[in-house]
Amino acid sequence: MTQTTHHTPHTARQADPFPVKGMDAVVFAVGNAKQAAHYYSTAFGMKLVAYSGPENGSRETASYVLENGSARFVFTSVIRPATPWGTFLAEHVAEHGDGVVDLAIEVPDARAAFAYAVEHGATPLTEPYDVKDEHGTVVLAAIATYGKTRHTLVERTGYEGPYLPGYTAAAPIVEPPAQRTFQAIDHCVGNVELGRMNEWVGFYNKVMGFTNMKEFVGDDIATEYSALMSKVVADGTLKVKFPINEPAIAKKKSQIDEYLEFYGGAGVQHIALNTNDIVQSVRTMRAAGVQFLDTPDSYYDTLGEWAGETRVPVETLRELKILVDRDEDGYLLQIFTKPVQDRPTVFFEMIERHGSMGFGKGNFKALFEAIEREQERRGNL
Ligand code: TYF
Ligand code: FE
Repeated sequence: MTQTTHHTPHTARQADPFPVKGMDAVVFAVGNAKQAAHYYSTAFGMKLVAYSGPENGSRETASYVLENGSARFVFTSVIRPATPWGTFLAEHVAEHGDGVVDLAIEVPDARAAFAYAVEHGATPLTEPYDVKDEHGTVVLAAIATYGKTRHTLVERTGYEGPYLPGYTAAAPIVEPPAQRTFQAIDHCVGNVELGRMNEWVGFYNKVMGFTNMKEFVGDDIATEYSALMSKVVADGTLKVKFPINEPAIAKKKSQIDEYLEFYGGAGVQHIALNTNDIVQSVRTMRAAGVQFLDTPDSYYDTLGEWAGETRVPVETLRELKILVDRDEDGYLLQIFTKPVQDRPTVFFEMIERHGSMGFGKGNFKALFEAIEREQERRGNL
């Protein structure tokens, strides 16, 4: 059922062809960045740190930079389109609704990274260029990925400003929660069209030298439980992990098809966020109005049989609807938010890892069976 291909980290023998430092930022194009910044502050517990807009010389767009530990989100709205970038953002929001335009990756050398990527088949979007201010210099370049999404390659070695030149430091909108809700980006997931998953996996293999992680969702799980196929690519240090999903024909309508229909094509499906205390994070976020997916009560009745003990008592997991998955390396606790805009498109995942480097595959089966038990109880199966 589970085929295993071992993930081979780059060794000293073989220099990493595309070294990365981690995710630099997830950039969202939204209809109202001022209100998005408020939501991610009050509901997600993030902290506004930088701003760019008419008050500091950007007449075309307003951008709010929010952080939580090493996780950085940027929310951009168009005020009045004046350049191709402003027009692109305005059209992106009109066509796709609020969504992710850029999974920016921090690299030690943006020129080298861009050259390697383009040499290996990436579509160049922005040739490398320097941006400077009194805090230093940043080198930026960009390549295309699935849909209208891009990867900006960010070289910020030594840069000491709050984000990028053009941004000024900003005070928090509200005081962040006493305990951090999350501290890093764990993975960023793309939904691509039916039959194109392998093509995009190959893209990351070639263009960034990323390798496939061992856990993946294949035909068997897809048709029986999940209605999606998925493979995960990652850099050699596992700091940047990109699962790629495609829809599958299954017993029920694929959630990936629903996304593709409402988003209007391929794009970022969810961003997973690392927390060290998922119980506290979910309590804080629920209290602030974040809506999470429901899990049938019966999921917890059989949980112990296959997932064993975790640091959190089953009764607490049941109360908060937190999911568990376990593999040979350890376990993980996870929960998914509902979509965070009116379209059934982008959502988030909170994840607390204890050894496992998986993505929650065990839950497809367990959740499906729990739903069937509920159906049975209602006399509908
Ligand atoms: O990251 C995710 O949750 C999705 C789906 O082994 C997924 O990409 C779930 C389990 C898995 C691979 C992908
Ligand atoms: Fe995930």
